[in-house]
Amino acid sequence: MLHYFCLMQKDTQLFDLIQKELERQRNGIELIASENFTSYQVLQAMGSVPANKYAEGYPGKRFYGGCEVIDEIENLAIERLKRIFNASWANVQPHSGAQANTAVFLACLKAGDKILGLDLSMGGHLTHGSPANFSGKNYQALFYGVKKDTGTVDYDQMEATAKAEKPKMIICGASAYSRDWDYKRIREIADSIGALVLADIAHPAGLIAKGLLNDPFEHCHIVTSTTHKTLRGPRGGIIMMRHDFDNPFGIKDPKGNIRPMSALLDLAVFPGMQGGPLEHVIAAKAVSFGEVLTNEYTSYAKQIIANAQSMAGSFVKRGYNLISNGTDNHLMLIDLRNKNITGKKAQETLDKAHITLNKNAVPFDDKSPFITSGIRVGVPAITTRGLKEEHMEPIVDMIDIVLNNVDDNKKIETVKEEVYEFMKEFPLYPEIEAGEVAVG
Ligand code: DSN
Repeated sequence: MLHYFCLMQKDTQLFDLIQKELERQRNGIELIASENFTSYQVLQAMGSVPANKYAEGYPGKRFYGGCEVIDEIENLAIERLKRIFNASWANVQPHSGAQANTAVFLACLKAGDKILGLDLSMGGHLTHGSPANFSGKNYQALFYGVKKDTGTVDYDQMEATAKAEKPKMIICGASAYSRDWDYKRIREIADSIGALVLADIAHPAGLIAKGLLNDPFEHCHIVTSTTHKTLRGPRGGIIMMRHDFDNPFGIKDPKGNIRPMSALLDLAVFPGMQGGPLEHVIAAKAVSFGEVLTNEYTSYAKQIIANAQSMAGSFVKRGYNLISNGTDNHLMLIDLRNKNITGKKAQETLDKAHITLNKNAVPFDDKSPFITSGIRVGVPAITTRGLKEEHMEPIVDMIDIVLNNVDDNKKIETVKEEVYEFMKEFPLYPEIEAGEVAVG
């Protein structure tokens, strides 16, 4: 087999480790809902010469010389991203989803303002007000949850809390929620108290891009996302708007001037909380956005949903308890309490069989976030590898065998071998194996 990066390999210690990681990714079944495999082109762009360039500022307004090509790269990324979501404005510079959310908070809120988001323990995200995060330290965080009987977002609770507490911003979006969102209702709640709505679509962005889930852009003032989950790009963040440029809330910039929302958000990213943008990553974002605009990606996004539904059905058939009884998107959250195993033990045991997923708190969990009662299972990565509906049942079978035999290393080893044989049919970066490409 040709060694990854073989043409430029001098630091063998490091590049051997990269090779090892490639083999780990290749040989296993990747079910972490927030992970994916980028195209080789995306990897190439990430390992390319814009990595050498400082470009603080924005296209046409940089603080360094020599940015004319970088401007074209960044403009291409912006233009493609706007086309994907029919957005009128976008910023592609945030280094991550957390940075994108930080910039929105910085632009729109003052320290101590109230925010209302989905509780982390109910599927929400760290940056939506967790006390362990800047969002919970700098702002007064309030939470809504999901309903115990249905596992779906409790909009009545969101409304009651919003009316009683009058937060400045309502945040929707999640890390471990398998159902779609009622953005229209959230906006109505926000309008009734004069609050902004931020939709963090990091997880389902690729499905929203293809109209397979509700469109947040019509109802939410600001939308943030990561680029590396269902969108299948490099690791990074983005901020977008379709409407609402006119700053309906009269928010002021650091000099006290009322400016359009787009200007405030740009200023919050740079110089507000970032310095030089990662232009090689922005180049890779542009590549992946171009891919999202293709028909091939449309088929991919539809296949994600078909695979998730097939997998959910197979779990239910084997007596697994799915929160909300199923999924509308790319993931499912499984409460393992009826299987008498913790999320931690399940994750660690499945790891031994090269089936990778993460332990996850389930709503109303009685265990700590380090142990948890559940696991989160997602299909974007295996769908990229070409797996279809009929491949979901055998995967669930393998998971079931492992979880029913956590102390039987022989059985786990047999599953590991099965996993290896199974995934051989679905090549990962065949360009590298065939020796057709090398980075450099
Ligand atoms: N850590 C990500 C996830 O796994 O969902 C969210 O940022």
